[in-house]
Amino acid sequence: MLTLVGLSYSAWTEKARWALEHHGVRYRFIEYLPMLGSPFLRFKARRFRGPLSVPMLFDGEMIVEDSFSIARYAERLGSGQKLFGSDQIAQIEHFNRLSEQGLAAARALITRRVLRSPQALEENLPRQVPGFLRALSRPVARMGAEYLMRKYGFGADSDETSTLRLTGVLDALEGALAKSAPYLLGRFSYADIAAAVVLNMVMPLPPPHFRSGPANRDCWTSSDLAYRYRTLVEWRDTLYAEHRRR
Ligand SMILES: N[C@@H](CCC(=O)N[C@@H](CS)C(=O)NCC(=O)O)C(=O)O
Repeated sequence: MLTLVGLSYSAWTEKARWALEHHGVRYRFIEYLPMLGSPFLRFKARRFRGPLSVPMLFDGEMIVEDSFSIARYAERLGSGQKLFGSDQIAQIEHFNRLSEQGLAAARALITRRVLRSPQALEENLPRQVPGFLRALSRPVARMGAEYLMRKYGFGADSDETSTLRLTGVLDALEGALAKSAPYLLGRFSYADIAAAVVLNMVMPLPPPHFRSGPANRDCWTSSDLAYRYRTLVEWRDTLYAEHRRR
């Protein structure tokens, strides 16, 4: 059976899982533990140097990296309505680039909020850390968040810069949907998936789509943006209700 290694709260993992599940592809999910899980993943991928990111799909000897490639692979393996119409690839790539820009900006905002919240840091410790050690272990969670900042090079950005980048993407999505709703490209496609997951980093969905402690949920919520882009949030909610089957 296929194995997907990913972070269940991550938008990139969600893009891959949505496509796999849309096409009815069965897979085993392994939760990746940032930093600590990297030796396991390097060993599994036989990759001992260079950057590593999840989601990563293992199909026997075959390794598929990057959510976009995983989604395309799922389409070749699975059944159901196509997410990549052959005449729409360039447009889907365009919306996926927008999605990547929005996700990167939102990740910078959220990581900085987590670093400012002792409760969120504590919630992010592995479940195995016992209660009496959790407050003491916050520096470990802080190291994890700082590691992400270094890895993705957004340490120098300010909240204002990240917010401007994110709103640039949300404006573009809102403009595109105003002309073509309910779907970006006339019918449900990977462009919609790529766009919808950005909204989860503005107004996270309830479980089972997004599970987190209350302090992290606060960090992931930008109430002002959720209000300003409420048509997008409502569009995302409808898309999930109609197309996100688990
Ligand atoms: N372009 C990649 C980006 C994936 C990505 O940024 N993954 C992050 C998830 S937040 C990651 O691997 N984080 C784990 C780490 O940095 O160790 C994709 O679409 O899959």
